[in-house]
Amino acid sequence: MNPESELHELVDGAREVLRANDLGAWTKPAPNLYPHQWNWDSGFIAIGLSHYDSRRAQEEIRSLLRGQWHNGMVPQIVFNPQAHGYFPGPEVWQSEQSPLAPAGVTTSGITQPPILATACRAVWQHTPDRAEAQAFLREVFPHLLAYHRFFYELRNPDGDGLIVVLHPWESGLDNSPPYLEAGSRVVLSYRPTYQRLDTAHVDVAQRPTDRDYDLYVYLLEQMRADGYDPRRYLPHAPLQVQDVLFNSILCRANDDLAEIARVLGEEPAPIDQWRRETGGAINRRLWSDEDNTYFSYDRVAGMLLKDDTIAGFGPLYGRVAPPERAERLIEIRLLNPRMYHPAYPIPSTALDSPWFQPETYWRGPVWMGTNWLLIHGLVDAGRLDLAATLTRQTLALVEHAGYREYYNPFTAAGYGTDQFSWSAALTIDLALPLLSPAG
Ligand code: 2M8
Repeated sequence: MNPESELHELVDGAREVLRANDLGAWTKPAPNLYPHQWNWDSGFIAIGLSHYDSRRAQEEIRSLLRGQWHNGMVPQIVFNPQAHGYFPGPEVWQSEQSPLAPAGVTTSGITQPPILATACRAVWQHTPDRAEAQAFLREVFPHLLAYHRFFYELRNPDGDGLIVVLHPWESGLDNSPPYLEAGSRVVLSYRPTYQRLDTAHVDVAQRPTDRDYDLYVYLLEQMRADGYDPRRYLPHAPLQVQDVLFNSILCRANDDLAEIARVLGEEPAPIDQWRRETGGAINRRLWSDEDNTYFSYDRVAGMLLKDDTIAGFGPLYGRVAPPERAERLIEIRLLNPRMYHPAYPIPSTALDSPWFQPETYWRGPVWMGTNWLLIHGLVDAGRLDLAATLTRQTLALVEHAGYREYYNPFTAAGYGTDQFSWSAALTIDLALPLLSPAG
């Protein structure tokens, strides 16, 4: 599998996808389905770009930061005024009505998994001109600090560092089973009126259901009524999930942000403290000893969301799982062929979950983004053998079906949109270290 010439082809093809989706200063996640700039997509994209065009990678980050809110939030979407055909667009979000929103740009009113500081550190590492790399860090550091502070000041309702997600779209794993469960307890006081556009591009069986969308739009409208201000909205928010993957991503991003602070001669201690708090709370509040895994917590219902998904491995990536827990996660669950180890791992939902569907979005298919997170988690857990195997298996998905949005865990059939930017960007990041410098 993946001999050197094929890896070269994969990297070349990936660069071509990123080129085709490049809109000058930022990259859309996909040609038609996603025509705007997304937060964590751009983080992954910048990591891929940084290997061969660090200036353009820096630009990707700058473009996203144009959308940063006055309270520090970096939004899920920065809208492209030229693009149409995505629902919900700027006319639905109406960010310009909120006094917290930035001027001169329209965005959504929620955030996404905070991979941004991690991406900035990678861009810095890969920038050949060291003075330029340093200047980039100097420029982005205050923005990253404000973004993380937003979480600890405004999304930290229990004061223990366990950050709360208020909309399934913030999780990045929109229709993942914990959100289906927590969402099923939200009482919609009316049924929102809207027209979806995603199913014009992708087979309906591969996307969230209409019922899922009712919840997405209803929550959007609730938040919009409060100007997307967590101070006003959070106290009565009907969906509040302390998401294990989101918090793990934040832990690692805190490590990267603290490192950036050190490089710049800034004070890393408060960032290290955030990291300790969130890591401690994950281990105290989200671990289930009887299930050998971590789960997200439904803060409205006051209970763990015991739906078995890839998010449970998040603490490996976040470097917060103690060795004994890491071992149990890996041996009992990750390598179990009935749970997370089909022919093409890692399914986004456990194979034996009642929610599992191999072709439906975050309910079972394999995604490059989550595999990439887990590969890093395995490296940090000292499982270099498994990380190397998973890297090959992940690249095999692209070899088999191209740069698709997600893949069938049994057959590697590709689903969702084609020409998906983060699949391309992470192909570059995973494949390049396998190529010999002369090759
Ligand atoms: C998907 O989510 C968007 C909403 O954010 C959608 O379905 O319209 C998710 O996979 C999300 O994680 C991703 O960032 C986004 C763009 O690729 O698409």
